[in-house]
Amino acid sequence: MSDITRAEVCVAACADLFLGAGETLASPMGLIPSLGARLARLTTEPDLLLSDGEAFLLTPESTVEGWLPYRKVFDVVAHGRRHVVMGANQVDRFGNQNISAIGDHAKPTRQLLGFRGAPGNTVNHRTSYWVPKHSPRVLVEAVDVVSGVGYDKAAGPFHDVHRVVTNLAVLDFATPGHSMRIVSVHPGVSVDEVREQTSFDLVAEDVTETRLPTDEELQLIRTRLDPGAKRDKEVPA
Ligand code: F8G
Repeated sequence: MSDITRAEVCVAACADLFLGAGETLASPMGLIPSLGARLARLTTEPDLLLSDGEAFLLTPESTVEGWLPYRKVFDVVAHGRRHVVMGANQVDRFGNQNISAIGDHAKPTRQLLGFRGAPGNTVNHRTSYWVPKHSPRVLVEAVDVVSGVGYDKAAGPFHDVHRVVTNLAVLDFATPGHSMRIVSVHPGVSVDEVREQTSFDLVAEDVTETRLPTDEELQLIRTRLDPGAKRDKEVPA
């Protein structure tokens, strides 16, 4: 299949977040992570449970297949068999995330979502982040408020910030000091571009190119999961 878009590369990169997850509750926030989780369920991870973020478990095509009320979500959060993919208004080199406020905490210039589930998620189970517009404003030297907890904080034994997928690259924290590194750049993106769009120094050794979706994955994305191509609005071609 031809004409693979950046959005489709990002969906496959988000699907790969769940490799080996098995019977785990996937809680993807936003369209691209959600397409990724649904794609993983249809391909490599048939036991993945897909949360609608509110009260139900859904099949990849959004048929209700289970009831998971809010209080039960907290049980799963505490138990740890969950992988949340959150957004981030800011994320720093150690994976601290901010979705709460911009500016001085005493007098923020922007009030955002609030802390939400971010602190509890990050200390209890695997967390990844999705950044649709990789820029120095988002990939910052230091977040203004810590919502999701990073590797430089005493976060306990279950802390596991797995990866950051952006519209430019896949990044992780598999370095000796858990400083963010580039795992792969998406086709058509250079390491220099990723560095220019990041406010801190990224580790960049053995960087590969993010894989393309397979023909089967493209077929699923284009005909079953997102026939209206809403993905292109989040990550323009
Ligand atoms: C900025 C910046 C920046 C934004 N620097 N300015 C400005 C400077 C921007 C705009 C304005 C708005 C467990 C669980 C839960 C639960 C339970 C259970 C969760 C506890 C369920 C319910 C609950 C979910 C956590 C997410 C979603 C994160 C996104 C956003 C986004 C864009 C980040 C992509 N850096 N940034 N500004 N939720 N959000 O110029 O100014 O601010 O900006 O898990 O909930 O409660 O807990 O954010 O921002 O993961 O992904 O979509 O808000 O849209 O509009 O760009 O234009 O107004 O002047 P956004 P944006 P202006 S876990």
